[in-house]
Amino acid sequence: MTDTTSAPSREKLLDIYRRAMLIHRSDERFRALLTQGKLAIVYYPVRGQEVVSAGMMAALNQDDYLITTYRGVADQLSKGIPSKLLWAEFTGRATGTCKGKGGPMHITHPETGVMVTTGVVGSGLPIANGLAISSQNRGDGKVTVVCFGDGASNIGAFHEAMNMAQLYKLPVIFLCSNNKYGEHTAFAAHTDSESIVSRAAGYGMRGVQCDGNDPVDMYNTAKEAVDRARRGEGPTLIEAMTFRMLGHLFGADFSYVPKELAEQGAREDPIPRFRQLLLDMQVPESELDAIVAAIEKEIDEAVEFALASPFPEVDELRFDVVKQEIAA
Ligand SMILES: Cc1ncc(C[n+]2csc(CCOP(=O)(O)OP(=O)(O)O)c2C)c(N)n1
Ligand SMILES: [Mg+2]
Repeated sequence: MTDTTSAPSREKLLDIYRRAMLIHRSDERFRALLTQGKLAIVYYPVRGQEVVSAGMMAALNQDDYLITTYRGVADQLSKGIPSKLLWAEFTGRATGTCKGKGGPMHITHPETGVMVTTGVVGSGLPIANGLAISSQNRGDGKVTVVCFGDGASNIGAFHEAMNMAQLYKLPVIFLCSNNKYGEHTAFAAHTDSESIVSRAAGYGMRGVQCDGNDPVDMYNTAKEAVDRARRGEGPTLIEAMTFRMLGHLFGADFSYVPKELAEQGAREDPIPRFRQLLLDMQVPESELDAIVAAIEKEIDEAVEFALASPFPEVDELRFDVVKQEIAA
């Protein structure tokens, strides 16, 4: 059971719960619509990893910067992209965050600090350093978070970015979700070190491993890293331990995951665990149900808005590509 002695306030925990349930119910809805044939997009499920994003984003300000990956829907929603705009972009509509020209793999929404979503594994880390350098130079007090996976930590760009961030004491947080798989390859088959976090020491960087399925541990770890970065005390590598409960992408095989590991993942499912934590704190069940009901309504409206929105006009291809042709 979670140690709540150093727990965030009730209000903050409910904020994290709302974010986690928004991720969870949106993820379920994406998969339901794909199953029903109402959507035809590439989709990377976040089932099992909801609390990592919810805890991290609850520790940030709206104007802090975020860089994420193809498995980024959890980060994007919990950072605050309005559901309607997110669904519209995922479904390629002109009303989306990138006018339907980015799609699920390239969600960008500077208004909520979501600066880059990339499918190139590991490529977000040096870009995060660039954003953090801009904040350091401007003195704007912003913190940059870059989300990536265990597999990405074996890409050269990870190591270059870690070294540079520590050298310049950049206000950046490297958030590695260790979900035990990189595509179809188990952690032990791609990495021989015991952990990712142990690598921080090699760069003189602060590194913290936490239980990414525990909202208290996840939030406290995230908050401390954010506070330090904002105070100018430099970067942190966070390794959030979690589990990808479904295949690499929607519809993908899962049979290579050992049964015992899948069962352990189900036992450690962060969603029922979070609800139980709140019930143990005497939060009324009706309050939790009301949060979920409001989320369902938000998603209903977002899906309706997205599917009723037009696709971009062909002429739109000319805009937002070269500087001279930025659309009005
Ligand atoms: C540079 C690069 N190499 C390979 C790939 C193919 N690829 C896509 S996802 C993925 C696995 C990444 O695993 P991890 O970083 O653990 O993230 P997860 O999918 O588990 O969230 C790979 C190898 C890619 N997209 N980019
Ligand atoms: Mg992984």
